[in-house]
Amino acid sequence: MSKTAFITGITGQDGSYLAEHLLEQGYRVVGMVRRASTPSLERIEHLRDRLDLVEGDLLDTSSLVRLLGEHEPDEVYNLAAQSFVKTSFHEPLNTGQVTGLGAARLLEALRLVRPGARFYQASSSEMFGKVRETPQRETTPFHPRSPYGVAKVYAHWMTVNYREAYGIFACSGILFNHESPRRGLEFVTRKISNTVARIVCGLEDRLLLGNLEARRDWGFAGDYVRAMHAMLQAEEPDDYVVATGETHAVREFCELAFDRVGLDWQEFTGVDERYYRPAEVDLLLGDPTRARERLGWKPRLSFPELVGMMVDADLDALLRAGHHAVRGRIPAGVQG
Ligand code: NAP
Ligand code: F7E
Repeated sequence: MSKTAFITGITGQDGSYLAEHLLEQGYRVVGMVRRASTPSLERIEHLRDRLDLVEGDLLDTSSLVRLLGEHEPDEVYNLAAQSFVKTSFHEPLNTGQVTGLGAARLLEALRLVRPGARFYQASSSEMFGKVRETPQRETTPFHPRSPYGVAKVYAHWMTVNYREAYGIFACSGILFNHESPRRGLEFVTRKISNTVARIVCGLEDRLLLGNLEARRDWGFAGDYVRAMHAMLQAEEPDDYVVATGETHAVREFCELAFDRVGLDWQEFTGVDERYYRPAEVDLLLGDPTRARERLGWKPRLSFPELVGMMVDADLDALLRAGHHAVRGRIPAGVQG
C-alpha cells in the first residue's frame, strides 16, 4: 500500500517541489492550505488533481489534531512558516507564533493522535546567524540574528525534545538557502533574476539592493527536497545540515545574472539602505558531510546553473506574456 505524506506549507516554494518528489515516489500527498481571500495555489496548480488539499492553519491546534486524525499520515513535513527574515523584524510576535509555536503545535498534535508518524522540521541556517565556526555543521552552536532565526531555534529544539522525550521519529533538516524559479519575489535571488529580466524587457531601469557583501551557501530547492525525504527513510532519526559547501556574495549572484543576458551589472545596480537589516548574517557556509555520508545526498545543480535557470525562467515568462527584449541578449534556450 502506498504511504501517505502530510505537508504543511505546500503552497510555498519547497512544498511544491516536495509534493512533486513524493508523488513521483508513489505517495498519497495531503497538503494543508490556510484560508485566504484569494488562494495562493500557483506553485501547485500543475499538481492539483493529484493532491488532497485540506484546510488548516499552524495557528489552530484543533485543525492540526483533526487533520492528522482524519488522514493518518506516515510522514509529516512541517514546511509552513513566516519565512522572510526582514518581515520577522516587523512582525516578531507573529513570526514566533507561526514559525516557532506552530511547529510545537504540530508536534503536540502528532504526539496525541499520530505518534508513530515520522516528522520533518524545516530548520534553517539562520539559526547559526553570527557564526561561531566556519563551515557550519550539526554541532555548531546557534546564535540567531533575527526573530525568524530565534523562532527556528525554538522549533529545532522542540523537534529534538519530542524525539528524546517521547521517542518520536523526528528530524530537523538544517537547510541553507535554496532557490528556484518558484522562489518568492522578495528574496534576494529571485528579486535579482526577476529585475534582470524586467530590465532586458525595458520594464525597469534599476536594481536596488541592500548589503551586496552578504555571503550565502545557495543551492537549488529541487535538490534539497530529496534530502528532506531521505532523512525520514533513515534507520534512526537525526539532524542534518543540507548545503552545497560553497559560499558566494550577493554581488556575485548579481554579476552572473547580468552576464547571462550580456549586460554589465554595475551599470544597472545601486544600493538602497531600505533593504539593510537591523542585524545581518554576514556569512553562511554549510558542511553537508553527514547528509552525504549517511543519506547519500548531494546537490546536482551548480551555482552558475542555478543563476542561469532563474534568469531564463523569468525572462521566458515575460516574453511569453508578450513583452520584448529592448536591451542585452536572450540566452540560448529561452523561447518566449
Ligand atoms: P515559503 O515559500 O515562504 O512558504 C511558506 C509556506 O508556509 C506557504 O505555503 C505559506 O502559505 C505557509 N504558511 C505560512 N503561515 C502559515 C500558517 N499560519 N499556517 C499554515 N501555513 C502557513 O517558504 P519556503 O522557501 O518554501 O521554505 C519552506 C520552509 O523551509 C519554511 O519553514 C522556511 O522557513 C524553511 N527554510 C527555507 C529555506 C530556503 O532557503 N527556502 C532555508 C531554510 C529553511 P501561504 O501560501 O498561504 O502564504
Ligand atoms: O537574503 C541580502 C540580505 O532575503 C539573503 C529565507 O529562505 O534563507 C532565506 O533567508 C541576503 C541577506 O534570504 C537584498 O541582507 C541584499 O544577507 O534572500 P534573503 P535570507 O535572509 O538569507 C534562510 C536560510 C531561511 O531560512 C529564510 O527562510 O541578501 N540582501 N539586498 C537582500 N535581501 C533581500 N531580500 N532583498 C534585497 O534587496
